[in-house]
Parts: sequence; C-alpha cells; structure tokens
Amino acid sequence: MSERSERMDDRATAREPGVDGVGGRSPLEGMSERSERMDERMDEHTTLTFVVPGVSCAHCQAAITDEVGEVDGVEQVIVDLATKVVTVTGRGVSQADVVEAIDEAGYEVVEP
Ligand SMILES: [Cu+2]
Repeated sequence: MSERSERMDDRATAREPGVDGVGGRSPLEGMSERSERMDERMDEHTTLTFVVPGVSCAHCQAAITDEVGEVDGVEQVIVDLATKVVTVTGRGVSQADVVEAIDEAGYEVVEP
C-alpha cells in the first residue's frame, strides 16, 4: 500500500511539481475519471425520459406501458398523463428501442 502511494507521488511530482497531496491526480484527470464512472453506471442502470404529446388517457398509458415493457432490459415504465413524459428505467436499455416501441404503440416521441 505505502509502496504504491509512494510511486504515485513520484509520478505526480515528475509531471506536475505543484500537485502534492491531492492523490497524485490533476483536477482534469479527476473529471474524466468521474465521467467514465457515470458511463459505467448508465450501462448498469438506466433512466430514460421521453416526451410523448399524444398520450391523453389511461388507454394510451396502458398501450405504451405494454409495448415499452417488452423492450430488452426495461424494468419499469411510468407514463405521466399530466406531463406527457414517459420514464423508462432498466439495465442497458437502448433509447432507440424504446422510441421504436412507443412508435409501435402508435405514438410519437418528440424532442423536449
Ligand atoms: Cu388514450
């Protein structure tokens, strides 16, 4: 453990003499690492939202819930009649697949 952190300090000192005691990482590196982690998490568990203005009643709600529910990886579909927003959660869900499923149900997704 201590050997490893010594090495990291050496590397940080070699590249950026000013950075000391920040774990051997520049702020920029920290940012890219964070966004990589977010990508991994998105692959694990995804929440996607779609605006579907054509949704107006319980029938629309059921049709979209059924169709989108069959998309690979989808765990939950919430169709909000008031906001016309369809919220899909699941694992590794493809946005294109959901749009297609909503289309098959007879509704159109628009850009927010
Ligand atoms: Cu309806």
